[in-house]
Amino acid sequence: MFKQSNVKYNGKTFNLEGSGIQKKETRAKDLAGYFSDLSAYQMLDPETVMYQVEYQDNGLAEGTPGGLYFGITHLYPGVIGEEYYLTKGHFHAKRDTGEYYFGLHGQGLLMMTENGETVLEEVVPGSVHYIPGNTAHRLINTGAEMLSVSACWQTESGHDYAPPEEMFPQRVFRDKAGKPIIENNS
Ligand code: M6P
Ligand code: ZN
Repeated sequence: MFKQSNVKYNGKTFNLEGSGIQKKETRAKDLAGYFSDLSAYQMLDPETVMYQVEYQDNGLAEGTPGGLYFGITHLYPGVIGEEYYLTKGHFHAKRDTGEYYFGLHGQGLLMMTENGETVLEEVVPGSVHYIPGNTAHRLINTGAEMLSVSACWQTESGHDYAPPEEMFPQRVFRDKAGKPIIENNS
């Protein structure tokens, strides 16, 4: 039997289309405690959408062993103070499960921290990133456009949003030349 998939990736808009697409928005008010410049953070409208995640609802409940989810994160460009917009980031509740990210549009960094050691991988269209288990991971938009990155993770993984300073000992700022620089959390 020939059958068409009910979900498609649109390579022009970088979005998912079709049936059962779920969308989740993360707004400025959801990111309290995530940015180092508190007064710059408080100047933002709390309703500002910082990123959107769309994913296919494949009917599997989180926690189901053996399955996978597929989604796309769209992270807006910008800085708070001089710190680039970022996603919350998380560990997996089931710690020893990995994930793939795949760059679709824009320019950014994938921050991965395990046992206090941070690796920053450059995310560009076409870049493939393996995130090992036991590793906190987040996206940072260092470009001028939307950063769109697809992800594939296990239904079993779950999300553990540990306090950001516990997950990530470093931050990425825009320097005077407009380039990303890494600084340790003070
Ligand atoms: C990717 C995946 C999702 C995650 C999303 C947003 O699409 O890793 O599991 O939820 O990014 O990241 P966060 O949950 O850290 O806000
Ligand atoms: Zn993850």
